[in-house]
Amino acid sequence: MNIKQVILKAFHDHPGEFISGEELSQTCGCSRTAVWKHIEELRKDGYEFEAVRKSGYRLLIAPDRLSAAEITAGLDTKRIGQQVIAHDEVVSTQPLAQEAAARGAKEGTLVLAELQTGGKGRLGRPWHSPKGTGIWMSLIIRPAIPLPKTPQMTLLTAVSVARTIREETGLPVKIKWPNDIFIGDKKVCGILTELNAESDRVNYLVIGIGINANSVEEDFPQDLAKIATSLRIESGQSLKRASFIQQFCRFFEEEYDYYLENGFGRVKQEWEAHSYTIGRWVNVQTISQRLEGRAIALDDEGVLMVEDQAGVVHKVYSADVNY
Ligand code: BT5
Repeated sequence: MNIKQVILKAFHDHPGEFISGEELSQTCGCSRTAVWKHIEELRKDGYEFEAVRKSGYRLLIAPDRLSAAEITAGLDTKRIGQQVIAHDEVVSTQPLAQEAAARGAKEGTLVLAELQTGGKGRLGRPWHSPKGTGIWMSLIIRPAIPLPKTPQMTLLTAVSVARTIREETGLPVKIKWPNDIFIGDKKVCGILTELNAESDRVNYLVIGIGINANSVEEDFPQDLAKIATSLRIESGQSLKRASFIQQFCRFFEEEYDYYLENGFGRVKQEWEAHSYTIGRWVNVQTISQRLEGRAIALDDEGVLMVEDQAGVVHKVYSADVNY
């Protein structure tokens, strides 16, 4: 942690309390003048402090900015979210996370940005990522699992995002196979999983997560406004994005550790319980095939099973599913 992060953690651990310059300088291992300089820098970043002689500093307002310090302060996970690379503007967080992973970034590293100018979805589709309103982030993980199981990571991520949304906002979210999170009939989050592997070994996965957090209707272009929504539009309240990300990191780590020890069963159960897909009549478009039928379940590997009119059950590994 750098000094700014240590200072923010101290205020995070003592909400609403004054902390003296002396105490901060001891915690940070630097002079009181250095503490003052860092507090001034934090002020430039949008933090507001009350400073009272003899009592010290008290944090009044933390901005809704996705800085590394804001996300790591007080985050009690072992690895997920413990390293954060935060940018103001990027083309897409995905290639940056891939480069970081290739250079050896630790498992759990998050790469995020306030604005993506070329955010991407699956199959080269665009992901609209306007400034400051969303959570546009890529998570690096290095699971020791065989290649065919990697799609399960998308489902595990969807379950973790859905749980975070439910607990942070109370909104009733549903998961559409394989990678969309919906509120009502509108998409609030998309997930894009990219893989780096050698014949039978996963080097790393980069899981891109896009969540419309504080967007208002005018933030969406016309074509998207019909199919997309945000947590703020649905709940009527703006969301503290950094705390949301912290909660996501906790849930993801819990789910991921359980998965690595015990396998896919719990994710499958949670996914099915919150699914928007199971039980529905669906149109499935894979690269090579078009299929209609009822989505009946996930199999034990996370593959979608669709029963057609003739009663034949098809396994769908990768596709777009429409209703
Ligand atoms: C996805 O693709 O849903 C995956 C989206 C992943 C985005 C994250 S953000 C962080 C990381 N960095 C990136 O560059 N990407 C990842 P797909 O299932 O192909 O859905 C794409 C479709 O969703 C588009 O064709 C639009 O119809 C729609 N869409 C685009 N932007 C949207 C938005 N902000 N909200 C809801 N729907 C959107």
